[in-house]
Amino acid sequence: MSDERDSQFYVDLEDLYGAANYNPLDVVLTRGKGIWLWDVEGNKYLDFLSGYSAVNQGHCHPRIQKVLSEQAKRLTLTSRAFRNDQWAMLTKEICSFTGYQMVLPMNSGAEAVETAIKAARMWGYQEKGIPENQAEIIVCENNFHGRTTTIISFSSEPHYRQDFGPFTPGFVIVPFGDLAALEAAITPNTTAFIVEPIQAEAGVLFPPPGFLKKAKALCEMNEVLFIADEIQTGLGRTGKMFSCEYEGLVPDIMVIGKSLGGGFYPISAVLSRREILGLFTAGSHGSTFSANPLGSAVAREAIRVLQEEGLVENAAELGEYFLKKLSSLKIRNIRTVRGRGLLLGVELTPEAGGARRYCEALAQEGLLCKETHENVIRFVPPLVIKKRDLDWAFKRIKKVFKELE
Ligand code: IF1
Repeated sequence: MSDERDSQFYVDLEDLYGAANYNPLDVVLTRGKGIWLWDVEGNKYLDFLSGYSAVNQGHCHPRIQKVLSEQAKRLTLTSRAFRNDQWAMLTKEICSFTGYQMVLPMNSGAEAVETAIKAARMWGYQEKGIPENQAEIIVCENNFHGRTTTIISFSSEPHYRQDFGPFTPGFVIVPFGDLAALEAAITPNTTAFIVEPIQAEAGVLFPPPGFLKKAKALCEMNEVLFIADEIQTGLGRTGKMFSCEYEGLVPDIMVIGKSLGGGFYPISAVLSRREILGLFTAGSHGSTFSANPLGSAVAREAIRVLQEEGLVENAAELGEYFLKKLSSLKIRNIRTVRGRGLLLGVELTPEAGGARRYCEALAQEGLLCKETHENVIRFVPPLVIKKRDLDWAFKRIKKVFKELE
């Protein structure tokens, strides 16, 4: 009979009472600090997933934890029926940090993407003059923007759509990175194009160099809003504060989330210019928890930590270092290695037997990572990682990949 000291005790509870909408590794975590995690049996792991890039600042960052604790004693939630000091300060700080004129706060990434969709449609009707309910938004094949029914309406992944219909109309799918297809898909009713600068969930896929910049120019010529979903790629992950910076691109609308909450609190945000976000009128959109003082205080400190601890520069430098090391591996089962900053993916050959077994073997070696789709292992460590930790990880990756050859 297992008890609270055994992982199996918790696995059994979750499997009995929890919906099985994930297939997690049977690692039961109970403590985290920086890049390290510990399970209930005291085993130590290096986190190579970072909560899907929501823990860029590292687990339980002391500065953010201190702000959370202090704010939690002051004021946590008021609804937006009233104003609060933390949100007011964050509006100014997040706009100067991103260079945008206006911000609309939400909680999850999907809610922020939904908000961006509503903003683009509203702008399409009120400013572009698209006939009511005719607005079209272009999306990319293999996109991942969240799990709501409208967002999965434009997913190309059957597993995300199966049995969740009927779907929201008004979306057109084009191949990722295909400028000609994008141009051909634009109609007078197109109000926006939404894209992830790098498709992480699809397997850390990059568009052709210059695609984003050319797509933005095409959108400008056709009065189409360019929306960048930087929920995964933003906040330092790819070695720039925002991945669009690699192409000198300023999206009309930018969506951020995940590490905006510093690994402590769900907070997301839609950023744009006054001409677009200024169209929202009182009561036209909202959310119970949006702009709450606790999440706002945490986000203010999460942004400061990113800026003051050089995490973006660290991601750029160590990402390049780690990509070179991974690319030097002479392993038959590796088809290719891709990455930018500390968002990396190793694509295995179909003969390798699937990425899951690699993740399970790496967990045995103390490295926690996650497969995406069948054959890609994502390596996404917190941005606070040091070179010696990457070397520690590399040693184990090399060992496991050789053993599973
Ligand atoms: C899951 C990964 C998936 C995102 C982008 C919006 C959202 C996400 C670019 C929605 C969320 C999470 C969701 C999580 C797995 C993870 C993920 F890429 F990060 F690994 F699925 F693709 N835009 N990504 O990546 O944000 O509502 O979750 O806050 O749903 O399994 P959310």
